[in-house]
Amino acid sequence: MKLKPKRSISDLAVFGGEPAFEEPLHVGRPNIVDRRAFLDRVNDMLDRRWLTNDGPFVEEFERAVAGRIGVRNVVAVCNATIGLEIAARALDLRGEVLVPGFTFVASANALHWIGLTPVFCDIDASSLTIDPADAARRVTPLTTGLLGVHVYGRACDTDGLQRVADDNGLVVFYDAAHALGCTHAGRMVGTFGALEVFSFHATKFVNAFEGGAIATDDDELAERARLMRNFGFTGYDTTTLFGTNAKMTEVSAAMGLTSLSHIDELVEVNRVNFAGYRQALDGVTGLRLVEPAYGEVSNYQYVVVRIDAEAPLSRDGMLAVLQAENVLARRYFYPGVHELEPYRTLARHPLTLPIAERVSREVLALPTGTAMSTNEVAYVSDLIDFAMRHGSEIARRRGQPATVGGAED
Ligand code: T4K
Repeated sequence: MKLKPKRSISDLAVFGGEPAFEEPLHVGRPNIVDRRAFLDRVNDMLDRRWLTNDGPFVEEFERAVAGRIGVRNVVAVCNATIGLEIAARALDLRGEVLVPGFTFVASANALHWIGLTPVFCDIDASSLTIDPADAARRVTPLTTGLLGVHVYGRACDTDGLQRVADDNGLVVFYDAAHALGCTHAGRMVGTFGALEVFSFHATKFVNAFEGGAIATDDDELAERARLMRNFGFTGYDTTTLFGTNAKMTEVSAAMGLTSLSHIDELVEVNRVNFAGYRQALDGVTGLRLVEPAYGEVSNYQYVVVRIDAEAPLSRDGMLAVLQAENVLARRYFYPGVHELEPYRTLARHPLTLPIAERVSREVLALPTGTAMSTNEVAYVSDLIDFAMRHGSEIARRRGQPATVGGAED
């Protein structure tokens, strides 16, 4: 595809120019790998007439994920949100659970949905993960757990959080929805805390249409989660605990297995895209790329830029420019979950988390994955560079002051 460069700001689609892309470029476009292998598995599944309830593909998927992470137990579930609910129940958490304000709403919803109170904490400005010191300040006699989120695959300060937990008798567990294949302190994510929960949603770089997995070295905990996943059944007619239906289907496991068997290539595609953006965006005023932790393995599945409040074009100004060009960048995560309803109204006192709020007004996730070509990465980067260089002019023409901070609404 020949992509037309923008020569003046009147060429921008936001001002009536022709959009750069005919088809939208999405953040989270699913990676579809090896259709043949997937369809063969689907045929096997149909021949077997075993569609769900702990089928052979689910078992194989669990073994494959466990092998990849190097953890004793993996319990596959229908999605990570329900996986987090089961996790918190299997851990027998009560009362309040500490959680970062800067995350996807699912992290908090999973807690609230089962009657726990998420207590929102601020984040560390560089790792963008929950700040152990802030978490420690929010512990009350009702606190029983701490849910860290490895945002964009960058791991939490696991030692710092464990210290807070040890000092206060809490259980630490992790939302690892973004972090499949990532390491922390040279160790695979999936092996930290009491357990970790991964997502295999369609938008994740390894996907099972919908899916999740609970990873833990604790056999008893895994057994409880396994029973909870299937109504609590221990036999045909016996139950021992309250359970739900959180089973992964065979067709999802077939997709998950197919996707997982290409994980190294998928990481490489993400890495190359990331490197392309990094090189092209280096030196663009007011903008920086969120980098993986130094020396760690990353899956590079999120390409996120931070546009600071002094940048010539605000984060939301940039979003408007990109969207008009059919580059559907996303504000992952804006606003902070504590600012979202119904959490905002539920809070007894207005809650301000300065770093989470600042970061949520700066971030913009860009399209990556197998749906993006190298050319497209280069073009999107050029577009961002162009828009930033003409930021003040664009802001003026859009009727916005040039520097209004990141978010317009
Ligand atoms: N914890 C964290 C930290 C998470 O980020 C998430 C999920 C969870 C927990 C919960 O995991 P799951 O329960 O989902 O397993 C998307 C995903 O739905 C969600 O899984 C993900 N995080 C979140 C960051 O992003 P939305 O509501 O923004 O998705 P949506 O529907 O706008 O899709 C994103 C883009 O992807 C769209 O622009 C279109 C494209 N797309 C999407 C799908 C589903 C496609 O091209 N094809 C598709 O099939 O949440």
